[in-house]
Amino acid sequence: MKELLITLALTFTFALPAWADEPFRRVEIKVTADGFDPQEVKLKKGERVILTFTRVTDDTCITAIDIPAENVSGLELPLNKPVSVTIAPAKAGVEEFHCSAMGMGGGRLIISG
Ligand SMILES: [Cu+2]
Repeated sequence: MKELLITLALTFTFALPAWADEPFRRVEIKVTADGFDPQEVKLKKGERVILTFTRVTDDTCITAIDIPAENVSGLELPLNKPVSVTIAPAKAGVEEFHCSAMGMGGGRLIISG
């Protein structure tokens, strides 16, 4: 049993750097009175990314968002509360994100191949 635990411990230790190398990026996007900041985010195809949206103003209609190409719809953004969504764009190209109500904001995920 003790040997098993040591083996597990070693496996775990050596596994850690591999995890750290995996692409898993965090991108912060604020929703301000001027819209999304940043409005454009550059990603790579297949890259796993955590998008964290924080709405910091009430002076906008962007209180919920859609990212249609990622099947994100009606994601509510409470004031000053970070809301995260994990995506891994499957194709190169441009994916848009915008307010759920009117399709405004003109956010763009620019995905390179
Ligand atoms: Cu709107």
